[in-house]
Amino acid sequence: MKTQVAIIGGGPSGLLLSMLLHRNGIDSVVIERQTKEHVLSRIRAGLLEQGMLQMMEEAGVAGRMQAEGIPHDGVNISFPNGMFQINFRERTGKQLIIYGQTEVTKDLYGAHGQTGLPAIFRAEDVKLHDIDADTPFVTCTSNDEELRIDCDFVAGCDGFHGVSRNHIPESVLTEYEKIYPFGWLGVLSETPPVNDELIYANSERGFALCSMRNPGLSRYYVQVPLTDDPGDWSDETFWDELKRRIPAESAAKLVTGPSIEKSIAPLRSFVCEPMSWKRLFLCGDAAHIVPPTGAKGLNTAASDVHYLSTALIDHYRKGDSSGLQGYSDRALARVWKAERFSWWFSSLLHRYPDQSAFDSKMQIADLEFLRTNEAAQKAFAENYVGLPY
Ligand code: RFL
Ligand code: PHB
Repeated sequence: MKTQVAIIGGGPSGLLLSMLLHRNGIDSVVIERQTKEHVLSRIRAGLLEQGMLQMMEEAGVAGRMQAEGIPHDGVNISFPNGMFQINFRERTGKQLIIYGQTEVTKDLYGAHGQTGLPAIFRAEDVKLHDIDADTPFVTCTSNDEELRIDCDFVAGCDGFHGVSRNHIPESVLTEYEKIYPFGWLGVLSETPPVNDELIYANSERGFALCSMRNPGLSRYYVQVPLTDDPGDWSDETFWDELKRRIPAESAAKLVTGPSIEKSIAPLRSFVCEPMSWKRLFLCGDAAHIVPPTGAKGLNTAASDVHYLSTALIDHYRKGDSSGLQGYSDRALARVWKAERFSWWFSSLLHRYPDQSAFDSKMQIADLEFLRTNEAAQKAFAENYVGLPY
């Protein structure tokens, strides 16, 4: 098989990249480890920046997102002194939309299926070869068949546990990592959301988040120790704990019901530098991870895809490879800012196992400042809606 760009990973980064390249006359092959059904069943991100919406438009797949996505103008932060709203529309003129990653992936696969572009599923033993030469290729097996994909470039869109990153030589690669001493227990339930807007809660019992997918589907999270197992949490225990962490008026309104999904995600900050080597370019979770507190993971993956797709288009259309050469520096400049915001917002809202009374006072002082200071709210809002590409 021969193509222009071999894309490792058929998550949102890989599919979006493939669609954007296709719209600009560039061929790609998507190579995915799982089945399509598995990829489509994953429940992850919910809050998307306008930049992501714009990219879905450019990829020709934004119709359902525009029709069904729920625009949000602000976000609420609850802490022991009360709850306040940051209106990011007022502060920045921008909105965010609630539209699940599951739906994004569904839309992308629907459109990708129409293009006739090849996609390989259940790819095992994926290996990248000769990425430091002019003629790289990828090998894998799928359904017991050995495959070889010759290409001009390889895009590593295979998430944090993928193989692409490992093909950057150790002598070149630096990894920066912070592991947080807790995780998020997430519950999806077919109940009306407790509030029109998201509520992020710093409580003495730990962090909680009230989010949603649509008017009949809620998504809630509570901070839990990493040693917990979702099976340790009955629905009843979950709802009781959530109620104790959110404002009393919200707890009184909370409609509970059976969970239709329950899982624990660990929290991590991670960046690898550089994000490209020779003919390999990493995008999304393959190169960086943020704790989900600022909803920046998929949105940052989207900005990588923007930089890489425009660089590849310039290369093929204009013979201009400067975008490819500058890709890593350009992407990393935005990545580090999203890392900082997600780390800071996580530090502000979670209860750390070794947290002292002084540390708690610092959180409260920081939150009080945010509640009362316009400049602080503007800075928060600019980061939360997403920094410019
Ligand atoms: P993905 O989605 O992990 O996709 C990578 C794909 O690569 C495949 N793969 C391989 N394929 C071939 N060969 C191999 N060797 C392979 N190894 C892996 C995998 O099967 C998979 O299909 O990475 P991608 O595309 O970069 O997308 C990143 C996003 O998924 C991620 O950043 C977000 O989900 C993070 N995130 C959020 N981001 C937001 O922007 N807004 C949010 O509101 C938000 N909420 C969240 C989140 C992540 C969460 N969890 C579970 C960590 C909430 C949670 C709870
Ligand atoms: C979600 O709806 O899943 C969600 C929203 C905001 C976050 C993280 C996750 O910060």
